[in-house]
Amino acid sequence: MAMRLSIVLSTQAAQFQAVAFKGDLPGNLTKIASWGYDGVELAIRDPKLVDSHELVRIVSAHGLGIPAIGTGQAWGEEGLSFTDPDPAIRAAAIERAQAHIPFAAKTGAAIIIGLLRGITRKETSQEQAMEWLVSALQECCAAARPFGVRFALEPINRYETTLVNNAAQGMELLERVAAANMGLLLDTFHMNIEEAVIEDSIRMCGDRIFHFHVADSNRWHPGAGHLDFRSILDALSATGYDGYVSGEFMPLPDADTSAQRSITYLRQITTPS
Ligand code: LER
Ligand code: MN
Repeated sequence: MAMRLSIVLSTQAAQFQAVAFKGDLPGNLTKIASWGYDGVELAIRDPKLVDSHELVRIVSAHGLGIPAIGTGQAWGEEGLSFTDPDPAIRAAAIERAQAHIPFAAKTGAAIIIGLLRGITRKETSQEQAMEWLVSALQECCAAARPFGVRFALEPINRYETTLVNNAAQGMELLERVAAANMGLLLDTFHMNIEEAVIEDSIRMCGDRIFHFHVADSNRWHPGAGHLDFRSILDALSATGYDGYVSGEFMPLPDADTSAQRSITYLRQITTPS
């Protein structure tokens, strides 16, 4: 079961902690490629702030692919969300998600919807928030379809959001959105908190898995906690998944060490002997 491995890289400094690399793009790309990674997942707050032509050029020059674009910084740093009671903020969040489409079309990257979906607010009912979420995703998918671009919604654990915490809720949401270019991003850190049996949930999502995040139970790099990655990645591979397995973990004990330990461990357990 050989797998393509990527790691999350933020194109600018950001507050979200489970990202090993932020800023210094050329230096980080050189290191990541030298450790044997196949790709980088880029966290981009606003496509307006990056020179997409130069970004694609420099990433390709390092022989790396771009499996996905993370959008959560627009929530973390600017408060944009699909489920904010203020219609102007919801519209801005949809516009921001759609602004990633040209870059995604150029690179084949999926656009991730993580915390950009928001958190149900006190003044909003859960059903109202879900309706806003479904219609925002429908708008995004409709805009992306002509370009062959895919969106991936990430179930995120209960301590971070009130909307779509587990794989079953993710699949229900996909049914409501009813778009072929809408799928899921599964993250082993969140799954360890929310799923009864991680492998069963992976099998249930099957070909709707568009992207995959790995961190161990403690959100350190794979190999540093108690998750059974051999079994988890076997289950993923058995679904026919041929995308990247992307490292999103705390830069501990430091960024370089975590990234190197992760790839060493994942290659060791996924390379046929
Ligand atoms: C983002 O991919 C993620 O996993 C979330 O924990 C963001 O808060
Ligand atoms: Mn994640």
